[in-house]
Amino acid sequence: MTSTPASSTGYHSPRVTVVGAGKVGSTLAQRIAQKNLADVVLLDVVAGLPQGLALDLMEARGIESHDRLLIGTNDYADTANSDIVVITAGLPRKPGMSRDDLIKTNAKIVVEAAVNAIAHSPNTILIVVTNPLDVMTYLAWQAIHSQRGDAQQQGDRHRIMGMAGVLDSARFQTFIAMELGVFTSDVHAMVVGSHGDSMVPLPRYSTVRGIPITELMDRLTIERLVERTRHGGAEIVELIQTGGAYYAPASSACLMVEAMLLNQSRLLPVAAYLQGEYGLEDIFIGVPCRLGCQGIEQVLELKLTDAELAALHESAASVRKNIEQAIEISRKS
Ligand code: TXD
Repeated sequence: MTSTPASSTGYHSPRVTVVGAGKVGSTLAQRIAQKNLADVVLLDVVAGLPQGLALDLMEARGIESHDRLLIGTNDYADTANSDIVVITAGLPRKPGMSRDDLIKTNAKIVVEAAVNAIAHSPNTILIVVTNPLDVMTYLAWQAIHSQRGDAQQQGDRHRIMGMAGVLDSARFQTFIAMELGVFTSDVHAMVVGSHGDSMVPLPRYSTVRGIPITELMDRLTIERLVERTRHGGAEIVELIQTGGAYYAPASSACLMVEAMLLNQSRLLPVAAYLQGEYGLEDIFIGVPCRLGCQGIEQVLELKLTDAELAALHESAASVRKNIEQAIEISRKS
């Protein structure tokens, strides 16, 4: 029996590149393939690492009953014609390293990854995952925008985004469900703002089957869950000690990949480039967006209260401070 290769049938198998074959990247590659969403190219600077992981994942295909290709590489040429590129490459903070060092190192890695990825897949959708998330997404966008010029700006605006709000909302959702003892999927939670201590969980927009949690819990309980959400990443780092969270982050990035590959038109909080929405301009920050095959198809403007809007602006101010710091550091080096 002969089989017909997909390429000769004219069928385009979707392709997702994951840059960075670390904890988040390799788990994401596994989820994308096992959900049968796309072929996956896993790229890393470390020779052999992505190749080994891709082969390991290929050997699980029969057991997991899917036929997606997994390709490990150190060469961006192998990422050509990707529909989506997810950047998870970056260093975690090591003893003796300052925050400046981390911004500087990760900025260099993310900018290089974004520019290389776009060079081989000019129409790709780009999702940045590397921390500090909102700053890294801005720097990736800026590097691509300065290469392609203003004519591409509107297109790039829809195609470049950061992943954080889906994860932060999933954490808030989990803590609400645990507190109330209800089925997690019945809870819908919304967190906007930056991926940091100043993130803005929105209890008014968080519900259990449509019932706002403000009707189900007292103020102090909600405040406790909001605080736990704000420090959700740190709580896991403190427990693991040698690294951070990666299962829920990979699931969150996979949800965004799925929404766009399958053109699901899902409303998800995403770090998007704002041009006046919420009174904010020239910044990437988490806001609810409609995600479909074109990328960010709409930025939704919620009717926030004065206090909620003030919290979002405060969060944006901290992102802007870090962007300026990152630009200053790269200017000096
Ligand atoms: O919500 C979110 N956005 C996040 C972000 C949630 C969880 C993790 N978050 C951040 O993702 C985290 O703070 C890191 O900045 C990234 C990746 O986290 P991960 O836990 O996967 O880090 P690892 O395991 O250290 O993996 C990083 C990989 C590693 O294999 C390096 O060799 C590779 O990145 N790396 C590179 N790949 C390609 N190109 C370059 N230049 C490069 N440099 C390092």
